[in-house]
Amino acid sequence: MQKSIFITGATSGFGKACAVMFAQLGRPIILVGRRIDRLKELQESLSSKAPIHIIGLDVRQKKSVESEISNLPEEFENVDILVNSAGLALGLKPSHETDLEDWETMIDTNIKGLVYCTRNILPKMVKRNMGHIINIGSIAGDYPYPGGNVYGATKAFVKQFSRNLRADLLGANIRVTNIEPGLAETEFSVVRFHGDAQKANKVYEQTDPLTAEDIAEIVFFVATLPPHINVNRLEVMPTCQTWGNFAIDRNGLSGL
Ligand code: NDP
Ligand code: 8X3
Repeated sequence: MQKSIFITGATSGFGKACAVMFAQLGRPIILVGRRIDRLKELQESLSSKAPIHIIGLDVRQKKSVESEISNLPEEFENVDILVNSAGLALGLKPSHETDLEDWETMIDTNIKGLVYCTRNILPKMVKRNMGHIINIGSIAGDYPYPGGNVYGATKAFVKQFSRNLRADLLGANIRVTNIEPGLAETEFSVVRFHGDAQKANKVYEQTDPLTAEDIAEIVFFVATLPPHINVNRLEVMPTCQTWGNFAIDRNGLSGL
């Protein structure tokens, strides 16, 4: 049976670009996201290249994740690569002003959703003694910034979870990689600003950001390296982005 590829967040951005990229292998691909119309469109456009199975699924729904993964059609059940791309940031307000529900949504999606998908796919990988879990973390999981509060913390979780998976999986022949992108133009900022496209566009104004296709190329690269090579973490920024100075409050003038 052919080895399949399971991609979450396939309706947009990195996940969608990964679907297009991996379709060139001709292997069965499972595409996951909530917006089923987009999944259908993608299935139609890729089905001449690879068998595509779509699942309209909210990764926060533990029972549904479990049931969809345990009931994959035979052609797709041999999952060899899991790309955990479903995720989001909500808001950029400081911690004392932020919406607690936004925090919960990020925790439920970026942490719990990713964990549900991984936990349900992993046992069969272990049984088959092969597999590759590719998580989409973020530079926000490495470096703090104002307004990054819970979003960055969820990505720090993803980073450490990825490393701990590696520790658990010693001898199981399963690779785990955390990709940590910086500024990339996708629907990410529109989602972060709750649909305010003008505010989202400003984030990328006069920059040359990473694209979804750039990240898909990197995901594809780590996945197609010889099997004895495990890229643990890969941090990537656009050339136009670096770090800032440390912030220092002088005589209480910073404004809080
Ligand atoms: P997009 O908003 O373009 O894509 C996000 C994807 O996640 C969509 O397909 C969306 O599908 C899916 N998703 C969100 N919530 C859920 C859910 N509850 N259940 C299932 N699917 C869900 O953003 P990106 O492609 O940029 O983001 C992908 C990942 O990359 C995220 O984890 C993000 O944190 C991370 N990242 C993004 C960066 C950037 O600057 N763009 C930089 C670093 C990391 P749908 O809404 O249809 O369910
Ligand atoms: C997305 C990158 O810098 O907006 O994870 O947090 S950033």
